[in-house]
Amino acid sequence: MNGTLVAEAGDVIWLRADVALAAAARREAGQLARGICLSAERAAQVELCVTEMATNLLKHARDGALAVRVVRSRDRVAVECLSLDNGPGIDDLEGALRDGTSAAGTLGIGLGAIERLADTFGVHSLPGRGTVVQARFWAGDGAPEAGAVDAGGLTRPISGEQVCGDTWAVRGLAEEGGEAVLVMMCDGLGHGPLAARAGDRARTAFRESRQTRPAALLQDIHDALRATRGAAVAVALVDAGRQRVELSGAGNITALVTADGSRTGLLSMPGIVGLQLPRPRTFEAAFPPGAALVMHSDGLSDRWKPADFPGLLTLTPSLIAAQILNQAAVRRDDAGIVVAAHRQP
Ligand SMILES: [Mn+2]
Repeated sequence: MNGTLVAEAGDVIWLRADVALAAAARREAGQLARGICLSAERAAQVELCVTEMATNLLKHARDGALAVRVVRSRDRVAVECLSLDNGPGIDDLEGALRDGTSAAGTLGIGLGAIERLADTFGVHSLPGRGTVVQARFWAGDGAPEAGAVDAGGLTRPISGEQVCGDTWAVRGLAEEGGEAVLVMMCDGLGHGPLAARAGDRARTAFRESRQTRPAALLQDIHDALRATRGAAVAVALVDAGRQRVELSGAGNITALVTADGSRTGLLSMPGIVGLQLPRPRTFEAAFPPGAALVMHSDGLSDRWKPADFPGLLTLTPSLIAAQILNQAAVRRDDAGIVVAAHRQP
């Protein structure tokens, strides 16, 4: 064994903001909570959390949605509830968190209650552009301790499809003392079940490969995708100990490292993994504490800039992924994004 699975894309239940949102969210989130064996009392708190999120979206937000899912991190499991909207933003975030009622009549009502209930809570609001809220409820005792590299991602299928052809996964490298992880972003060609099948195969190959270098791992994924329609795939070795990122990719995956306001793009080669893989090349970037690696499919515009998201990159990878997807997704394709952040201990 030279690696352990840290996290990977699971099924995300997306719920659009309509009159049935609160009831649907309660039902779906409650089922997930019971599915990971949260107590009846804790499951009721998950239901309360999504009810507050739904009420907020329906009353105050433009173009809102909830995403609920089970997330896994090493040996732990949680229900995660994400709220995403495209405005108007929360004017008085501190006030909204201090006292749920002080934000009455504006977006943000109930946020204080959600923060008190959840094990992990985060919010990021861009005035006029949109807000994302994250709440996690862990099975067992509270949130697990994060390692030097914290990672997470989010996918959303093109409208009309139930499954997403974009996927991601994160694997720890045992010999690096938990300070290094491998991160994969995969965009199965097209969309729907056949694209999702390519994604499933890529995740399995990524998980089971004995390779630890991005170029060699990409070759293994290429071999595993030969019987599929193919995919764009990039694999990154994120090493907090050496403070380096190495990336090898083929096809249209955007990857960049942002640190101290600077931004380093990491190139993928032309090609289709599974069909036509050029000789892999590896690109590198510095990865100091505070840095974040962002990788996403072409279901997100690559015109966004870290400077457009003040305060976001210090938050959790799930929240970073959710806000960038919220702002940059193009809506005519599956969207997928994964983030790995270098956290100071
Ligand atoms: Mn795509």
